[in-house]
Amino acid sequence: VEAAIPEPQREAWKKFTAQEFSTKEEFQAEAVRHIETTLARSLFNCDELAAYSGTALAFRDRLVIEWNKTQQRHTFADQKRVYYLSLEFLMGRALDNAMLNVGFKNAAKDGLSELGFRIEDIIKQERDAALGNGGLGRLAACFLDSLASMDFPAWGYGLRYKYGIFKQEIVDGYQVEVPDYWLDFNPWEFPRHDITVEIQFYGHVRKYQDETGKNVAVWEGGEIVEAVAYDVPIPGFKTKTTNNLRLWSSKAASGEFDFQKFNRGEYESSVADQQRAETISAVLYPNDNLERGKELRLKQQYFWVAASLFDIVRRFKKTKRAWAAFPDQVAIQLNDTHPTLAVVELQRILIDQEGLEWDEAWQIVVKTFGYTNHTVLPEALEKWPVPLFQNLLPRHLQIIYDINLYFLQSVERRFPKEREMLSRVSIIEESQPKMVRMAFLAIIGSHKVNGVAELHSDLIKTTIFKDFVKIYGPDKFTNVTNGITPRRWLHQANPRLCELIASKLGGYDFLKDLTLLGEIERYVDDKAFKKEWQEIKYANKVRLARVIKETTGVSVNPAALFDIQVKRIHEYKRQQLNIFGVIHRYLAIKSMTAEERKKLAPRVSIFGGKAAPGYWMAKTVIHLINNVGAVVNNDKDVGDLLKVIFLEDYNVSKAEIICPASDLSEHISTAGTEASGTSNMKFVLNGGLIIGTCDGANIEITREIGESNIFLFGNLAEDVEELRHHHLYGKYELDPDLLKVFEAIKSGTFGDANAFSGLVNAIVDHGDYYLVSDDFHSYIQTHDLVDEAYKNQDEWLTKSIQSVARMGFFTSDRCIQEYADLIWNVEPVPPKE
Ligand code: GL9
Repeated sequence: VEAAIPEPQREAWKKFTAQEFSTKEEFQAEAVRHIETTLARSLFNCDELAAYSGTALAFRDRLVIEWNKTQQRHTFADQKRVYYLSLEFLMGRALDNAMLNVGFKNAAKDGLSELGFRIEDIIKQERDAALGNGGLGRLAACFLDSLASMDFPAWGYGLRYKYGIFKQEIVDGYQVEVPDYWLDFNPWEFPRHDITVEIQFYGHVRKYQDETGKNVAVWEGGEIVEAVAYDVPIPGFKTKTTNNLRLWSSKAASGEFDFQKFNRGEYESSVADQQRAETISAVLYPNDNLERGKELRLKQQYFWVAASLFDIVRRFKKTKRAWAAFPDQVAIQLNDTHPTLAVVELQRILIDQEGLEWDEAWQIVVKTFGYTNHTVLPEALEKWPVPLFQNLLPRHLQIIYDINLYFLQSVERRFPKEREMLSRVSIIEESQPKMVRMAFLAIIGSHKVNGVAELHSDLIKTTIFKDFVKIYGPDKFTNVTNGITPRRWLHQANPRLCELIASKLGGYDFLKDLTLLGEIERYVDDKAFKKEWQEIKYANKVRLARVIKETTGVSVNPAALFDIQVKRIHEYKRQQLNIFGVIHRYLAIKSMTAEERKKLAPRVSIFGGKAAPGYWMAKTVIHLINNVGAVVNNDKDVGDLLKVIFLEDYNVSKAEIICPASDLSEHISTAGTEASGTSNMKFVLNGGLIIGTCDGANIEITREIGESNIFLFGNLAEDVEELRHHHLYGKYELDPDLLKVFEAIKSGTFGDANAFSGLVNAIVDHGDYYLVSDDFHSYIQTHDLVDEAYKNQDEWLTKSIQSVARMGFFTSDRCIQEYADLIWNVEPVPPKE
């Protein structure tokens, strides 16, 4: 590494090279220096925000020193790298994570305390980096943590949105969206104004034969936008490896801000051009499991993919290898179909710019890419209108047509008798207008396709991608069950539980090998251990109760059973089932005798989650939850027996408080619709039990922790199709208890009944697509079992401890190891020492 610096200057560089703080005093000196100089604040008016900023900058320096070393190490190791392409990285806060991963939190705590600050208050100053919608984006963030912690040479590539997911406010029971301008002060990013890529849009393609008779295609005209790199260091846990997340920001190409125009006095229009370019990376689309073919979204996708591939190819070219070696140096993972244009872009670079033959190029492309599918919901599968493609990316459309032609020819040769299959598997849907099916393109352009939990991976093989299994054989399709990083979701979110476990296991090694958790099962009968376990849960509930009081004004009893459902609001996730169940409980309590009431365990039903701004049904669910809360929480007759809370603006930092505080959490999707779910793992890892359907990762969680430790209910995925058919064409009756709930709603018990008629009618009149009525009885009964079980606190604690002990499988480290072995074929590059 040193050899890169010329001999005469080497000594000077070595002498002045940046040093990391290694003591509490050195940390304090750095923090104070940053506050006084970088931030130009006097120490006399240093508030908590300034103290946060100084602390963050001190830690940032540390990360960047290790980041530089890591990048050099990876360059010299010259091994295969992984590139994780994701439109979403839901990172949350960075400071606490950095302090814990670097292993310096305790010293920082003391250092800050001496300067007059409590570390918890300082951590809270940071805004969440909320560049994602939900599970898919948070998964990408967990993966980055695991990749760095396991020393893999890996990069994340994404977009630097100016506005992340909106902030949710609840006004009179309704969701109101407020823009989240989070970049005000972001010490965790490094603008790289020297790393820019020019990205072309629109224009036309000119084809001709060159002197040698070769066909050449040139993409000409159109407009150019510039991509600027912003780098975010990703520290590994207990390793010096610090990887890079590169986010692209759009701006008018330097030549493009039209000074000619400007000088001609057309100031406004030249500024407008500039703003139009910046619009590309301005805002995250706030949909979860839904795609709407907006041109700007396709522009975002190409902008990000083209910039990332340019960067990846540039890095490969520096190694001076032959193109055939590209897949030995580069693995690119497509996080859903959003980056699928990368397949086409790499093919374009290889044939149009590097002069490779089609077949040679295509082999390289397919070996390079892997595609992860995250949903089977038809409304979430991306399709782009051909005319839109034609206009925005004319050369890419031609290449897609060629990919499709060669693919269909090979299918026809192999299955000459199955002509109908051709239209079914074609990348182009013959609709009006024609559509480009991105998932099919992703499958054809990748060597492996994976689902995110066993059931989901089976389902994609037997439903949406069935024909492709026939064409390619089953080996192209595989499963990698999702995981979560125990660093954020245990170490950071639940320090006391973590400490208790560490005290029994003799240290924190389990955070790097989560299967070690198994050893705590030896303590299920240890009274003192159990008591402490219980106390920690209670303290976490007190912490959440405080947040509930601060944000909603409602007091909840921490001794009550905390029943939590937090996730994006979506009909398939069935928050409506939950709130109907809550209404059922309320009606039941109202009709109970005093004696019966005494036997009932008090409950707090807690909801949280954002609805996509255009998703009327989801917004109605939020409205109903709030209206039910307004009635129930003020009903003196009910008191502590039932409280209904909607926590506004659910995000990563709130999840860190919520997950450790559940007794029970709800994962109750219509069977077959939730690809995996990941919050189910977070809650169980923190000692909460689950009520859930046989869906997604719930099934594997059950297998690991044991059937007696989970409350499963409802119809199975294999029966859903028939039930739906029956709703529409058979004679069937709605659940009588559910009808009583509807009566209460219709009679105006929870405010204007008209507001909720759509929600009720979806079940009564429109076929109950999500099987709410079919599962209602089983759901209510299972909640009764929960009530019974909760009464025996000792048994409940046993279940809690056993479950945590058996959660080792669900670390994202296991997940990343599987990707590395099955799909990427990459090895770690551990730091020396
Ligand atoms: C999702 C699935 O719905 C989840 O079940 C799954 O756990 C995650 C991660 O694999 O992916 N697919 C999907 O589109 N979203 C998911 O959460 N939604 C978004 O976050 C956009």
